[in-house]
Amino acid sequence: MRPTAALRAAIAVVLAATVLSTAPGAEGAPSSPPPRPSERAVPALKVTVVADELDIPWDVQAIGGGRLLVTERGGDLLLLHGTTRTTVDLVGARIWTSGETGLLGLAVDPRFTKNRRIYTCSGWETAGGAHDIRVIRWRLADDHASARRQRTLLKGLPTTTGRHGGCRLLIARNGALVVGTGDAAITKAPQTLRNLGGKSLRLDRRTGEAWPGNPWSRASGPKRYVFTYGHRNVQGLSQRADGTLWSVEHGTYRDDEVNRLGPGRNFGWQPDPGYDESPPMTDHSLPGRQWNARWSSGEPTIAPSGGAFLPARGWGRLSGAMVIAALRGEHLLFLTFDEKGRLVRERVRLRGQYGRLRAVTVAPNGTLLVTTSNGSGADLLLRVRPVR
Ligand SMILES: [Ca+2]
Ligand SMILES: [Ca+2]
Repeated sequence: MRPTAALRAAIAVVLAATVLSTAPGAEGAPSSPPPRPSERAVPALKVTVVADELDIPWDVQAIGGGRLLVTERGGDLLLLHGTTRTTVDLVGARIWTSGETGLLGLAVDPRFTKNRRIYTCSGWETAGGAHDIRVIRWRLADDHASARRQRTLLKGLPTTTGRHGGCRLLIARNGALVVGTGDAAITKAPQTLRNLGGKSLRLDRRTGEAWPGNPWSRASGPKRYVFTYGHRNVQGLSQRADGTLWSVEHGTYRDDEVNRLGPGRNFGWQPDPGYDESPPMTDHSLPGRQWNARWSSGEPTIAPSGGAFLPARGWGRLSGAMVIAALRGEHLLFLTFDEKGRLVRERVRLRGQYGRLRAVTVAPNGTLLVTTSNGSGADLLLRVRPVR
């Protein structure tokens, strides 16, 4: 879906305003930050354009010093710094792009300033002309011009046509690298622990070994990486202040889901037989226990993508809420959960203003970085902040 002419005109105005207000020597620059809302108010949102002319930006992460890294699904890793933009040379990369799969999730090591480590999840062309999805650790050069592959942490995540490729990365506060995967439209993948598709996985970001706290960490084969299973296509991962891990995933024609993850939990997706998508997103007729979603879209779906928990302060009544970027829904969805993880309130913002929205990341200053996903090289990186 393309932005309308009116939308593009509005974007141009915003861009012009942004350029004017940040031009070197502009009177009064740098502008003072907007007033923060009181903790009892539901804030309005102020949106500014950080970058334009992007092409399906899939993930965005800050690396400090005002620099941002952006993955584009087509295979480029971009470095944004002020108004400058460069493409980071991923040395020796064989990114496989097809449909929903390409250069996807991005994570930055908590000790990046010392070790320069970043992590990607992407389609990969294997030596024999086949392909899979891989989690790779890179070292970003000091001049930011290139990144050298240090280690393939995990390979063999399934692919077929590129459909349902996942793949979101998150470094949890315990240090585990969490990987949210898609089922690759493979019937058996979500319910078998012998396949890495349709899972959340946890691994050691240094060695690529299974995380010691995983429910089957001593098993052989793919099972040792599995944290949760029975997912369709995990597109978002976030950790709440209480330490719990949450996923965001696409439903079929109904029931997108937000799930609170826990060791060994089955979230109930089994498209059987022949990738029949008529079963419910959480099929309780499967053996054993299936865990219900904490939020579900019902019908129709909104095609949620990235999700992030907002900081505990600074966002008024939205503080601590989960924010989700919706592709099909073309909005931000703020979900407030109580301390037990029960849904209390949902609020929709920015509906239809920027087209499809994909990534949502909390920046170090507590604002949100949001990417659009309209294609044709016309995508935006937005900064969203709360105002009174
Ligand atoms: Ca489910
Ligand atoms: Ca059951």
